[in-house]
Amino acid sequence: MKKLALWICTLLLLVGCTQKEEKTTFQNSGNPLIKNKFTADPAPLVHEGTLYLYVGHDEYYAGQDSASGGREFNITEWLCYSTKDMQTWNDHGSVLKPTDFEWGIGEAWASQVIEHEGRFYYYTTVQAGEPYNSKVIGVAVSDSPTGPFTDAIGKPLITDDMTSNGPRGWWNDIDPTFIMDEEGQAWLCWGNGTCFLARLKPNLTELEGEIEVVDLPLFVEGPWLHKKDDLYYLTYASMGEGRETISYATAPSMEGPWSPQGKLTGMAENSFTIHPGIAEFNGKWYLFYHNATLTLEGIEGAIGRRSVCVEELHYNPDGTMQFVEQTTKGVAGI
Ligand code: FUB
Repeated sequence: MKKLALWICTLLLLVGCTQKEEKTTFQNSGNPLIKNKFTADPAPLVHEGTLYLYVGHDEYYAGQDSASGGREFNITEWLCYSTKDMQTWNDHGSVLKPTDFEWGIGEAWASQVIEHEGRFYYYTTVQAGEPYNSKVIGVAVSDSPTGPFTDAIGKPLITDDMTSNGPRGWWNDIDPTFIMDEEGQAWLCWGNGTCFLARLKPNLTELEGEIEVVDLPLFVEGPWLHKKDDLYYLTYASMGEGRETISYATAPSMEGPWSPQGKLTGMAENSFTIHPGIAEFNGKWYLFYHNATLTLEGIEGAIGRRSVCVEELHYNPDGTMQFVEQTTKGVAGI
């Protein structure tokens, strides 16, 4: 009998071990933060004392350096990382792929994950196949910040035919960002070439009312919404000297009016794009972005081989954000 009990205990222990989540850990050694993969479009989420960071996985392919028309990018999955102190980071691996959406055919472009009433909503850019044949915005849900995430509505939330095409045609519906305002109204903002803004219904998976256009100087893409004290912030990739910089606007409410506040950063080293992701964590504010300074196995950074970085963000007494210098130290060891 004793022997049998011992066998059962050993078996349970073995099963427990094999079912343990596989997780690797690394230390923050300065920028770029993630040094073993090309990563882009950082989107932080703070939940119960942990900062989760969702990124697109930029992947190299032969011929990438002469590709154009969007084929400079090859991003087939979104990755997740987490930390409790900005120094020790856990790598949770791939948490979602464009092909996890039945209608998705590729291109894990920029996203944001938010938590609401215990559920995690993954708003993200996807290249959709028939009948859409364009960039669209999808939404996936999970009960856990690290997934598994599944398509919330079985179709894209925003499609190309819902917005005016502006200067960027079939790929102007990209880069979603979310905020819940003080009145409990949920908003989604997105766009390339045109900055779109719409209310969401309380289920967070349907638009409510008209899609508005926010007029922002030099707006390119990558909007990010956040709130601090009494101000709402709309931070975005803006056109600099031939490459993107980050600029922002502020407003007293999500209904506006939006006042342009100028540049938050300069251009990112070696990268055409730069993409803001802002969060408050353990009493400090952080700006995540990407440059393209990493070299991996002899393959140098490029437009489609970027690397996520982070800097501390500081505010002036009037609520404006101080210009952020891009450094190699980042927030290592602070
Ligand atoms: O990563 C692909 C695209 O590049 C994103 O959607 C944009 O914000 C830009 O970073």
